[in-house]
Amino acid sequence: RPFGRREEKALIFEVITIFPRMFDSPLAEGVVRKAIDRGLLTVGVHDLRDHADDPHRSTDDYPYGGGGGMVMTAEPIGRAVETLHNGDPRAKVIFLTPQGRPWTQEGARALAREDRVILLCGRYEGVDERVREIYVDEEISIGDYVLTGGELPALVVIDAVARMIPGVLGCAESAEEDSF
Ligand code: 4G3
Repeated sequence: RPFGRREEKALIFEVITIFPRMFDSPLAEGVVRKAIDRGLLTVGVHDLRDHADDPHRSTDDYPYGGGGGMVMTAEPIGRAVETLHNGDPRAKVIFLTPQGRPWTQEGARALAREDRVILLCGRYEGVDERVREIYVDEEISIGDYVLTGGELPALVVIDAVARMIPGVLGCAESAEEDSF
């Protein structure tokens, strides 16, 4: 296989979220849909609540070690990430957060070269610090503002990367020629 995954394998995103339905229509339209239909892109959307361990399927709690407000707990996120890592322990885990590294066209180009990327969507007032320490490889921010969750940033990342995958855009709309 001299040319890596290019000929036969899609770039795979695995998304962890408590709002999986937010991904339904954005992935079902336009260029992103075409990339998925043509087997160049795969997006798995995983409900974090499936990894909760109580009857209420809780994913938030008071912060470990004290502090105000509620944060997403480490345990369900840890189980979700470990379940997804079982296929490929080296898959990069990206956490969408306002404190992350600014998202750029160059970042999209780099991510399009990965085989498998796990996108972690946070909610509430943040995430248990242990999640960052243990599971997160990289933090990305789509801009200098706060949203109610990481779902829209994850969709921005998927969209920007999808159009950089070789074969997704036609020659007329070549990704390399774009100026912005
Ligand atoms: C983690 C990303 C997640 C911590 C996420 C808030 C904006 C962006 C969240 C936190 C987000 C961004 C969820 N808002 N600019 N909200 O990419 O404080």
